[in-house]
Amino acid sequence: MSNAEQQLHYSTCTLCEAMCGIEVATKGRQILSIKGDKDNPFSQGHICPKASALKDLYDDPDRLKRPVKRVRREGQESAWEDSTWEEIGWDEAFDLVANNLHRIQQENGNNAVGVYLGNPNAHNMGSILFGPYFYRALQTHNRYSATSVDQLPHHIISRRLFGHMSQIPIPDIDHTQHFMIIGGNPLASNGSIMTVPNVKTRLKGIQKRGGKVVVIDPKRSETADLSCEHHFIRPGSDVLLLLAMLNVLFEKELNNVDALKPYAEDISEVEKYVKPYSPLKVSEHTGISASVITQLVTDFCEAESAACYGRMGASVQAFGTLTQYLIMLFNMLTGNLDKRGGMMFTQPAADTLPVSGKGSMGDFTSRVRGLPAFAGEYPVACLAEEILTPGEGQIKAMVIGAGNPVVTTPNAEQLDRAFSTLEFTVAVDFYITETSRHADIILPPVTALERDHYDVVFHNFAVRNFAKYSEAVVEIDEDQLTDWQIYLSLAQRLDALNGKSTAHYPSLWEKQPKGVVDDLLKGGIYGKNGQGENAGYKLSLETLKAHPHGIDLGPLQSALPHAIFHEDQKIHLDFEYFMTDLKRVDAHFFNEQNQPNSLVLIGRRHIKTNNSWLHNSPRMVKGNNRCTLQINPEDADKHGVKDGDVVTVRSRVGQLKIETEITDAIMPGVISIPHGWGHDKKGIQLSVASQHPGVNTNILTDDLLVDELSGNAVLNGVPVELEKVT
Ligand SMILES: Nc1nc2c(c(=O)[nH]1)N[C@H]1C(S)=C(S)[C@@H](COP(=O)(O)OP(=O)(O)OC[C@H]3O[C@@H](n4cnc5c(=O)[nH]c(N)nc54)[C@H](O)[C@@H]3O)O[C@H]1N2
Ligand SMILES: Nc1nc2c(c(=O)[nH]1)N[C@H]1C(S)=C(S)[C@@H](COP(=O)(O)OP(=O)(O)OC[C@H]3O[C@@H](n4cnc5c(=O)[nH]c(N)nc54)[C@H](O)[C@@H]3O)O[C@H]1N2
Ligand code: SF4
Ligand SMILES: [Mo]
Repeated sequence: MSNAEQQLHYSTCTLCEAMCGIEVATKGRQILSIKGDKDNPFSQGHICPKASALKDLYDDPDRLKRPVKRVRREGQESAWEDSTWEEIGWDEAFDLVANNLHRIQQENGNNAVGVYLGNPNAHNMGSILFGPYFYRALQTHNRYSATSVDQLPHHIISRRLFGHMSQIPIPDIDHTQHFMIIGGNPLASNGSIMTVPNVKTRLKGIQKRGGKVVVIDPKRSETADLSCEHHFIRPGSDVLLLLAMLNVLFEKELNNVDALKPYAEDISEVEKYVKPYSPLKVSEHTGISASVITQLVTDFCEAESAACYGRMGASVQAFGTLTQYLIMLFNMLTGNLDKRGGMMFTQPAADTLPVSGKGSMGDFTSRVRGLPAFAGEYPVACLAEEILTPGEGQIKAMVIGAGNPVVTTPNAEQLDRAFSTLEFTVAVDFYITETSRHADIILPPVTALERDHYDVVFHNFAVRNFAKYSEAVVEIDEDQLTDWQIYLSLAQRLDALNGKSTAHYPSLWEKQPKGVVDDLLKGGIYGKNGQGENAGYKLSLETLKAHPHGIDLGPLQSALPHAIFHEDQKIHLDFEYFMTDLKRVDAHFFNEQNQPNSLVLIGRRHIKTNNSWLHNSPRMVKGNNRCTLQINPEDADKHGVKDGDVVTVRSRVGQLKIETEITDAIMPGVISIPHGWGHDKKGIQLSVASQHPGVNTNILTDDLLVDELSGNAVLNGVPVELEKVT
């Protein structure tokens, strides 16, 4: 091993949505360095500081490589109290998991097993393509995921308007002359529902060609700092801003709907819904003056092309779905949907949309609170009550795949308590985290650089058509498995226990997820077997292997009406469904009895974080404590707080103590705490993260506060009180 040659590999960073190309130097099974891949036509050498964390993850001594079984102490009640973990073989682990889940379902019904799927699944070809065999074998309705603390509104809107939950238009950032960002901070997050490596250069590019970047955010974020114009907005009031912007469009007759009329004949009916919301009416609630609102609209309309893009801050709040819907209407009514420089549909090489679920609507409501299911999942805000409330259908066992809901979902302490009451839990994760410490069995997959990768999800949301496949960078031991092998093993066992046919499994084992990608590539519009103007690329897995830096497939192209999945090839605006929520808007903002909260909580991201799970990399946590409460000088004065003081913050559901950071970058009346911290729980095995624990902001976020249209959690705009610790 020691005299192995140094080798260079070209791969993709899977940590965020940007899909940066990386050049990884290895020697034997050692990873020497990770650099940006200069020859990757999409990311052109760009990486952020997080890319190195892929190496840290690989080298991390805390990481599990073999399945572990928790050994309870005599009389011990909860999972994590002084547990010890014992390594076991894969077969024993799979049998234990399948037999326990099967037994619990036999005794209590299929819904007694709950599933929570976290964010990294979306970055993992194996989990995305083969995980579903396992979830289907479980036959439970109790499915949850990080979608409902994130992009659920976008899926519902796309399902209703375009007929498929994943047919989401993307800002054509490289051609737009006017980019309006509402509640997104791509300079920290590197972009979301917008796969955009090197976003900083691309944003600067807009300004270089004489265009404008406008940011609407309660915080003067890193992105706002780089923009031409930034306006503070009261958290959660974006819905009013959008209503007023649409109102101005009609008042000033700025509409430009000719191109879209054939697909959405009723688009002009929007007018009657937005008529009552003049800029003047909403200005006090939003904190944005009527003249600025009008100007925002006229500037947008005057630009040659423009894209209005709303993300996290606009999606994960009380009116997230209606807000995102109105953003879509605004793009449509200004003639910017499906137009170069506007919001466009990516045309991916391996298109999963035609073969994936469109998103089932309204089939079920949750047992305890009656929240709506979408695409076979309930909102995670109601997971704890489904575990804690007795009765038929109560969750008795959990499967957690690549998620850490004890840190990442609202009313986190309640969920933590709920998990400790479960009869059986299995986690598919390589760390013993705040969540997986509750498990009876942990099944650890390999890390990103140890598996093949094709970005099955994020190619679909890219700002350029692009395709890239990379093989594993380092070899793994014979007894290490990838996520898909874990899921397929469990699925096969469960189907057998349920007396179902398992005849199709041998061919799946042989095909592997990469075989599925190969089929998709070959049959796709740039494919070997494809027809039409793009077929010249003749893509297949082989072609991509021969181009390890990836293949550029050109700028986004207009895609209507093909992008529409409805049989009538029309956009269904579905006013009845969305605009019904205006009643709730009126009740919330214009009811005299509802006084605005004096202080509300929002979140933030930092370039060196990745939700809850990169804090075990020493270089990601180096330096000053970043888990601080940001507060405006005005509010600090009001509460007698000096920079660095520790304060107690309380919400309806919990309280925490945290260090303050006074900054005028945050709007008065708003405080900000980043999520993903709070690594001080007993029983976790994250030796570095435990030294830099921070506090978990989701102790404060409220499971009963949801965007009622979707059930999406409200993580931005949570009412809180603050008091100095004396
Ligand atoms: N207050 C507040 N809360 C938030 C947010 C916020 O802005 N504010 N953001 C929300 C958002 S957008 C999201 S997406 C969620 C994320 O919430 P989650 O998905 O629940 O949490 P993660 O922190 O992404 O946890 C991922 C887990 O997967 C493991 N993991 C990593 N890679 C792999 C892999 O390849 N395979 C497997 N099996 N496991 C792996 C990690 O070790 C980690 O334990 O958090 C949400 N929570
Ligand atoms: N470094 C890093 N990158 C990440 C992640 C990470 O944890 N760390 N997570 C990844 C994930 S899972 C996701 S989903 C994406 C999210 O990526 P983004 O959508 O860009 O999310 P954030 O960076 O949290 O930016 C949200 C912005 O919304 C603002 N905001 C809060 N409340 C409101 C409001 O009510 N109205 C308005 N208009 N703005 C508001 C906040 O101040 C913040 O600037 O990032 C991904 N990339
Ligand atoms: S921007 Fe995202 S994909 Fe690129 S290196 Fe950073 S974490 Fe990885
Ligand atoms: Mo997310």
